Amino acid sequence: MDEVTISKAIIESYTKEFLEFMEVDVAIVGAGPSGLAAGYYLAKKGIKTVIYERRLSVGGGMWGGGMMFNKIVVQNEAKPILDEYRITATEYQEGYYVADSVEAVSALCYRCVKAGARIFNLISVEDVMIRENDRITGLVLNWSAVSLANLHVDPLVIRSRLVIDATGHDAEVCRIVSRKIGNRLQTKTGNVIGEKPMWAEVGEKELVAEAKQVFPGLLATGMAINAVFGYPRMGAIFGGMLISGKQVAELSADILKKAEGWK
Ligand code: 48F
Repeated sequence: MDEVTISKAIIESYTKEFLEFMEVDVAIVGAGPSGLAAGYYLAKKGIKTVIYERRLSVGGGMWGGGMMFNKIVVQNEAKPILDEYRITATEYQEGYYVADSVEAVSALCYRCVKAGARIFNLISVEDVMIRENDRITGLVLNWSAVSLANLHVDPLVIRSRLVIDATGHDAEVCRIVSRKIGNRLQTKTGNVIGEKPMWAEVGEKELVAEAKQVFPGLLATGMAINAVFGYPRMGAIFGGMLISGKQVAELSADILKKAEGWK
């Protein structure tokens, strides 16, 4: 085995795929449970999908279950999604299913990649690209290591017909858009309202009731929705994250079907 051949294999194949995914139908920011579910359902429909994840590992806040007890709870409505992924879940009491968070993240990631979505980890989204008619048309990327080291290095850009903010509690992409374009998000105030205190029942319900474009070309999923629209947080129940990922994939597919001349 030649070390230089190994190195060339890595660099060439990575670069080829990175180039291939620089113009996509959907770019998802964040590979937590909602982003991974969205990626899976989009790719399954044959929609060209890329996911950028800031951290080394995908899975976001799912690995740690609740307070590092690595179990997650899922309600009745999301049980069919667990079944689709073949994630083992046991009924704790009526309407409460418990699953292993490590198994759940592994399944979400594996099925997402196998369906055809490409995940690039260690990359942070630091801005969006915008075009005439104030439509989001892509993402501005940099290595996470660049921002961690506070290096002054210019980013690179990819083009996408739609962007999904799956960045969790911070709703980072929506905040960037609101800050840079003015308070014109599709919320009551026009900006990111901010997540409310814990109320699992309401948080889960509102999350899945709010599937719409936040701004032309921009959608949100998972906890980012609760942050954007001002709904409660819900802790270690994860059904809403999965349902929301599936829902945003369906909505994106509808928007893409209706859209024309996006470039
Ligand atoms: O936080 P996260 O798991 O979001 P989610 O999919 O799920 C929320 C639950 O984990 C939990 C909960 C359940 O009730 O409340 O918190 O909504 O995953 C978000 C991912 O986005 C990445 C971040 O590292 C994490 O893995 N991320 C955040 N900002 C960026 C980013 C960014 N600017 N660029 C790339 N990745």
